[in-house]
Amino acid sequence: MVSEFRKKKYLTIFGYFDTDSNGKIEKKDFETMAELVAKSPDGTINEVKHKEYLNALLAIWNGLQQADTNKDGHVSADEWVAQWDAYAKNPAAPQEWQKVHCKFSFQVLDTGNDGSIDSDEFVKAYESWGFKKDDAAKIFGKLSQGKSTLSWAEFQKLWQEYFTSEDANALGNLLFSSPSP
Ligand SMILES: [Ca+2]
Ligand SMILES: [Ca+2]
Ligand SMILES: [Ca+2]
Repeated sequence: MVSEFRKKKYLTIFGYFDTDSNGKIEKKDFETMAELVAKSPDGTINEVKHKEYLNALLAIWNGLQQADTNKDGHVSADEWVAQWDAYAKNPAAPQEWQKVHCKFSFQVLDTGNDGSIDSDEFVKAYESWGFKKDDAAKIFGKLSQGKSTLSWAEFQKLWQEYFTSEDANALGNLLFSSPSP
């Protein structure tokens, strides 16, 4: 049984992917998501990044096909939660699409593409997702434990913590938190 605590975290991510909020994730949600994350604050789409993000997102979508256990062509919240609960039971063996999700989440933040996330990259991205600048900076300070950058190895650990930890104080919980009003 998945705990309410973890379930809530999985549903937060589900909500990000369900771009049209119709309660199911489908291919078109992933296409919309690629545009959203490749869009600059001025509304222009970075074509190189768009292609890179779309590739990653469609790889996630393809991998998710086996999550569609009732074969109705979309992934429901319950089907989604079941996938992550299975991962939490065996974190050493993520599915391929879950690894792509981890890498994609990193790529979206490492906009300068130098292999680590710095405060500036992090804050800009979180601001574009509706976080206040100060809140985003605070979250980065906690996640990086006061360091100026977050490496890929550190990010992977936080990502795993987000999906597996039952500890309300685990740092990884902050990775995909929602903006405070
Ligand atoms: Ca949807
Ligand atoms: Ca389904
Ligand atoms: Ca970087």
